[in-house]
Amino acid sequence: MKETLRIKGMSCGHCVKAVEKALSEVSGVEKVQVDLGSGTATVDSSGPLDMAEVRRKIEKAGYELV
Ligand SMILES: [Cu+2]
Repeated sequence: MKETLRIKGMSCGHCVKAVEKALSEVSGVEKVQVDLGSGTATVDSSGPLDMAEVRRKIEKAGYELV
């Protein structure tokens, strides 16, 4: 499954790395691609994402799921 998430608060390459790491830890996630310019992350996963978990990981990393 492929899903595009909007993430608020990313401003540089470090943010991209942090968000990539956070999302890669979510259950079922196989691939993460973050686009800083548009503030989005595209996530490939083996099944439906647990959005509560996604939100938790993103917020723990210091960003916000829009
Ligand atoms: Cu940054």
